[in-house]
Amino acid sequence: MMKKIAVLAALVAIAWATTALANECPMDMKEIDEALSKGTKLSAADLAEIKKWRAQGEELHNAGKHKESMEILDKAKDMLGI
Ligand SMILES: [Cu+2]
Repeated sequence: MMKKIAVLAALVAIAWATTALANECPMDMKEIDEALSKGTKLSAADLAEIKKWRAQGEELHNAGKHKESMEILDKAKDMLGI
């Protein structure tokens, strides 16, 4: 009985974490897009890098790899200073 509850609790925790992460990436992407559309003082090379990460982040997110996606989107956000 206890074992079943533990398994259930673990499943709920995983589902919750997955949902939380799944929502996080689009939010990060939105923030990056907003920062880019506002314009930045970054060099063209830096902007190209940020756009590359932004695209990779979206691909990873769509592939369900939210952790990897957020890591790469965080790099883009760091560079943008957001
Ligand atoms: Cu995601």
